[in-house]
Amino acid sequence: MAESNLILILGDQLSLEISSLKAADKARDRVLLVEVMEEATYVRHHKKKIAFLFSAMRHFAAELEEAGWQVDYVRIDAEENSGSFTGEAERFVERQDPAKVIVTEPGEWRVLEAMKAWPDKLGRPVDILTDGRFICCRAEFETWADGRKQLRMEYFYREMRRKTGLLMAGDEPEGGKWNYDAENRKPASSDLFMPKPLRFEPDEITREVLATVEGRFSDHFGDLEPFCFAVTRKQAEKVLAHFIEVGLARFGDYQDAMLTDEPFLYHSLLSFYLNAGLLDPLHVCRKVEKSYLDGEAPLNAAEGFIRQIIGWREYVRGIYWLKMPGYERENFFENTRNLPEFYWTGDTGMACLRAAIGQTRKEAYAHHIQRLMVTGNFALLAGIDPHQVHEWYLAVYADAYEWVELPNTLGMSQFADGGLLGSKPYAASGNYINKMSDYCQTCRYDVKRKTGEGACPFNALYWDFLVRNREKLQDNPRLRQVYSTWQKMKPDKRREYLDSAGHFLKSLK
Ligand code: FAD
Ligand code: DLZ
Ligand code: SF4
Repeated sequence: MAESNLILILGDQLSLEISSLKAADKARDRVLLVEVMEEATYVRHHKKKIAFLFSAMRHFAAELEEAGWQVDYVRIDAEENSGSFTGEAERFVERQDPAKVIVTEPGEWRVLEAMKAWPDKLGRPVDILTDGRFICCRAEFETWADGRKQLRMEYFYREMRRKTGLLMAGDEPEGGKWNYDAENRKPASSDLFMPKPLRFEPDEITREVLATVEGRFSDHFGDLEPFCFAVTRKQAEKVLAHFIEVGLARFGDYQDAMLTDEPFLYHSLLSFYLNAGLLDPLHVCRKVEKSYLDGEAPLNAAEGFIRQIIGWREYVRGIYWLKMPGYERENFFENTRNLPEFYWTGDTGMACLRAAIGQTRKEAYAHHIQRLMVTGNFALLAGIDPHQVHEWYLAVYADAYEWVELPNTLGMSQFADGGLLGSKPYAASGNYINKMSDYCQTCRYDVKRKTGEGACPFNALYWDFLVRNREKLQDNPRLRQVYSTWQKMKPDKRREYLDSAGHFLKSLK
C-alpha cells in the first residue's frame, strides 16, 4: 500500500468538498482535526463562537467517520494537546509518519505564515491547496486588481455575476440593472411581521462542548447560553431554507433598519455557517436565485442578497490577501485612543451602543448596519485605535475570521486604509441612527440636540471628527459639501460643537 498522508482540516473548513479532502484517498490517508488554545485565545473569542466551532468540528469529524474516513480528533482537554496547529501537526508526524501533509490554504495570514515553515519543521512536503469554496481565487483577484486605480466592489461584483451566471439574462443583468440598492433603504417598524430565527436544542455533543467552554473560557466575553446555533450541515441547510421561506422577500427592503427588540430583522444569519464551511456560498446563491425565478422573492431582495455574497464577501477576501501583511497595522487617521470599556460591558447611556453591544454579548451577532453605523461609526468618530477596534470585532462575532473581518473593520468601517474600500468614511451624526432605528426613542440623550448637556454625543463627535481630520479629508469630492456647511456655520456654533465633543471625549473611559 502507498504511504499515508496527513489531511489537516481547520475549524473553518468543515466541508466535504474542501480541496484537501478532494485530494485525499479515503482508503489510505488520515484526517486530523484539532481544538487548540492558540486559536481560541489569539484574540479572546466570544464563548459562543468557541462552542459553535468546537461542536461543529466534533459533528463534522463524526460525519467523516461515518463516511468511512480515518479521523484523528484532538480535543482541547486532551492531556497531550500541544495547543497549536504546528504542535499538533508535529505530534501527528511523530505518531503516524505520513508521507506528506495536505491542507487547504487557511483564512488567515498568520496561519499561512506558520504553515510555510512546516516543510522544514515536519521534515516532509506540505501541499497547501487553493480554497475552492471561493468563487474568485487569490490569483484571479490579483489579476483583476492589477493596474486599477480604484478597486471598486461594484465592478468586481459584475465580473462575478458574469462568471457565475447568477441573475443574468444572457449577457445582461436580470431586470436590466446590476444593482437595486436604491430600493433597499427602508426603516422598519415593530408592527411588521418579523420572522423568528430557527433555534436548535443542544444535543449531547454540544452539551459536552458547552461544559468544556464554560470550564476553560469562563473569563471570555459573552453569554454562552442559551446556545441555539446550528452545528451540522443538515441544520445549517434548515437555517437557509427558513431564511428563504420567511426572510428573503423583505431582506432588501429592511437591510439597513435597526430595532431594539428585533436583533435579526430579515437578515439571513448564515455568515457563521458560510464561513465555517457548513454551507457553500454558490449553493446558497443558487437557492436564492431560484426563489426569485419561482416568483417567491422580489428582484431587489435576491440581487441584494447575492451581491453580499458573490460581491462583498469575495471582494473583501481579495483585498485581505492583496494587502496582507501590513494591512492590519494601517492607521490613516493616526488614532490612538483606547477602546472604551463599555464595548465589553454594554454599560453606556447611549441606547444605540447599548443595544448593539448587549445583543453582541448575548448572540455573538449583530447585523451589518449595527456593526458599521453604530459600534463602527462611534469608534471612528471618537478616534479609537483601529487595531483595537479590529481585535474587538474579531473576538466578539461568531462569524469573524480575519480575512473577512479585517477589511470590513479596518477598511470599510474605520477608513484606516485611507479609502481603499470606500470613497468616503462611514461617519454619521445621530440623525442617521434616528432615521434607521428606534434606538433614540428610549435614549437618555436627545438626538435633536446638537451640543451641550443631554445632546446626542454623535452630533458633536461628527463635526469634531471632520475638523480633526480636515487635512486628510477636505479634498475628498464627496465631503466638499460637508466642509462647506462647516465653514458657513457661525464661529460660536462651531466652538460649541468642538467644546461639546472635547468634553465628551475627556469623560470617555
Ligand atoms: P446578511 O445580512 O443576511 O447577509 C448575507 C450574507 O452576505 C452574510 O451571511 C455574509 O456572508 C455576506 N455579507 C454581507 N455583507 C458582507 C460584507 N460586508 N463582507 C462580507 N460578507 C458580507 N462578516 C463576516 O462574515 N465576518 C466578520 O467578521 C464580519 N465583520 C464585520 C465587521 C464590520 C465592522 C462590518 C461593518 C461588517 C462585518 N461583516 C462581517 C459583514 C456583515 O456585517 C456580516 O456578514 C453580516 O452581518 C452577517 O450576518 P448575516 O449572515 O445575517 O448577513
Ligand atoms: C476560531 C477558531 C477557534 C476558536 N478554535 C479553533 C480550533 O480549536 N481549531 C481549529 O482548527 N480552528 C479553530 N478556529 C478557527 C481558526 O482560527 C481558523 O481556521 C484560522 O484562523 C484560519 O482561518
Ligand atoms: Fe444613539 Fe444619539 Fe440616538 Fe442616543 S440619541 S440612541 S446616542 S444616536
